[in-house]
Amino acid sequence: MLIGLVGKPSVGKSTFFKAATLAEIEIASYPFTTIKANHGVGYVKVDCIDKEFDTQCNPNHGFCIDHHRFVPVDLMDVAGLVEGASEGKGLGNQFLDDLRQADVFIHIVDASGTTDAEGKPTEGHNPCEDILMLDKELDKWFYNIFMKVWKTFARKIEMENKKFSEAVAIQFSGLKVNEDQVKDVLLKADLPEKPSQWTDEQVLFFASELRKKGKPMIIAANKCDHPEAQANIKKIEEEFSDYLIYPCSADSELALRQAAKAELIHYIPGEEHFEYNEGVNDRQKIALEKIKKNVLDVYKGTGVQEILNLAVFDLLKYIAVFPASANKLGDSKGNILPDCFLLPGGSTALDFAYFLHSDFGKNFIKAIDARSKQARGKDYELKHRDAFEIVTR
Ligand SMILES: Nc1nc2c(ncn2[C@@H]2O[C@H](COP(=O)(O)OP(=O)(O)OP(=O)(O)O)[C@@H](O)[C@H]2O)c(=O)[nH]1
Ligand SMILES: [Mg+2]
Repeated sequence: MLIGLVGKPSVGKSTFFKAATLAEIEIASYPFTTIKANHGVGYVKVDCIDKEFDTQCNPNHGFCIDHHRFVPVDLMDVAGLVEGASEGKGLGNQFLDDLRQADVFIHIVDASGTTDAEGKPTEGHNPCEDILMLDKELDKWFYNIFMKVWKTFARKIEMENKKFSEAVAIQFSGLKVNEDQVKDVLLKADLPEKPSQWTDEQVLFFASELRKKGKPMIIAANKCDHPEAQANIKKIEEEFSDYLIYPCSADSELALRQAAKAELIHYIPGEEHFEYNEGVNDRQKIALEKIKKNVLDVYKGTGVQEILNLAVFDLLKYIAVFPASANKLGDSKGNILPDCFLLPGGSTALDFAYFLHSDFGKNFIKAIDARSKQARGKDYELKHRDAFEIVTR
């Protein structure tokens, strides 16, 4: 799974990325600081099941703090996107290509209103304009990809009597859209039966709807630590009432994670509290207290972890599943609950078996619930935080 961070220049995409990954990358107040995409690993937070088994896990990937399990997800931070990007303006549409493989977008918006449409410093900018701009550019990006081949593509499927939704999913597989998503869009849209007869507006409409389905998006209203942010966030929530919007302060999260890494504080990402360790000096304390007062106390956290979780579990509807047997929670090396995997919602016990190893899938007999020791068949639909052992022939 790949999460793409998008937005105009200087909104804090790289700061969000750095806070989530602690990778050493460039952050600066001038536009187009990022040119080449940054790839890294962030984490979603899951209540670890080790607590229920009265033990402490040793993750193979990610980490666990105080029974909060952090499960890796891939993150990508791209160059800032400006109006006309789909036509090559700014850093052009080449980097839009980087975004093809993303499953979900986090649109980082500067809720402080202190950067203009190009990411240059200003005051009183309305962030709602940035949301409209980005939506439009992403739609046009999909539209341009479609239009390049539409006429020949449409004629071919009509001549060969092919199933439209299947043909779209295959032709545009690079955009990571699937057949069900195409079907969903067609169900709701009133489009002519023959795609060759669609007007340009109808193709644009289809592109837009498919983009929203194929790459769902959460708005991260960043820089919420700024005094102007609260009013702007309200404005965004009113104007985009059907969007998923969450306030954040990437800068504050970065400071907290770095302070935790330097062992100045005990901080669990996503929590609204931290504790001071010994050795923290007065200057550091003043900076951290400011984050507490302006961000943690007001927004109940910095929002960064919550946004990653919302993207994966609410928008993409993934679930976390632990391979574990009732009698033995460890692997051959003695590591307790070493794995926790993210699977699409609706995955069955058999899907899980295949996910673990194709031989497990082929030789599946039953799945045993590590908590209840109950046996389940291949069609059992897994739930978030389920723990199962797969029994094979
Ligand atoms: N006040 C405040 N400033 C922030 C926050 N997040 C980022 N910034 C600042 O915003 C500026 C731009 O941050 P970047 O992370 O480089 O922004 P970007 O979106 O990656 O910019 P480009 O790579 O140029 O597209 C920097 O000066 C950051 O310190 C935040 O939560 N609050
Ligand atoms: Mg950047």
